[in-house]
Amino acid sequence: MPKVFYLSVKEELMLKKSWIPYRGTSYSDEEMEARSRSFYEWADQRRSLRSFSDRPVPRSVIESIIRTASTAPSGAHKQPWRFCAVSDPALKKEIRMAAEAEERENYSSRMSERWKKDLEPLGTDWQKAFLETAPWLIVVFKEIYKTEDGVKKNNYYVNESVGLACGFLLMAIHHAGLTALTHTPSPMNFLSKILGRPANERPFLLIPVGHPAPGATVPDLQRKALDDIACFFEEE
Ligand code: IYR
Repeated sequence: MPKVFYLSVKEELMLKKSWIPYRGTSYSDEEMEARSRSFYEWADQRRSLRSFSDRPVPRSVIESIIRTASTAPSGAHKQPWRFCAVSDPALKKEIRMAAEAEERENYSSRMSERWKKDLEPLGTDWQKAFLETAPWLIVVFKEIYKTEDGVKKNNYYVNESVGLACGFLLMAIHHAGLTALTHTPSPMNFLSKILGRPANERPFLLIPVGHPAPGATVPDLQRKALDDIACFFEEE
């Protein structure tokens, strides 16, 4: 049976009045094993996709996905992110044109031969049709500082925080039965201009979201084995 944890009275007294009981759920070892295994197997089905269907996705779904992203932890709880959700075809076209202009340069001269070789298995090129086909583009901005009462205040661990929020966003997209791509046109400042974002926000990731195109395929990639990604340090 799931258990709900409450802080002890002593702990509560030690804390500020505004603190509230932590409500987490704990499980038996067997339940944890089953839950963590099945969550992993479900997460392992997530794939980046470059071919989307134009089937619309309700705005309410995108709103919940963004709310989930914003449950991520952040430095000093500053929540230094802004998610711009774009479904307007004219804006998507403008974004596609600007992204392709940069990518054309990248693929023809800015990227090294080795980089292009590394990308070959992914089948990428400068053309980004998905930026128009996908029903939504979520453009994630990081908030590098905030101005309060005319005073510039720093945020903390901004890249870590926004990276975490994007991870949560991708899992929420997967959970809704949708698919996404983490697209990083470079440089990305055209996104600030097109979307009219203020100077304290910098583009972080461009994430097309939608249903997969009928018959969509993905490269047959292998994920690293546990031994290649983890080290355990346990008492003998
Ligand atoms: N931004 C380019 C190139 C690109 C780079 C990496 I690293 C990728 O994993 C995929 C693509 C593009 O989007 O095509």
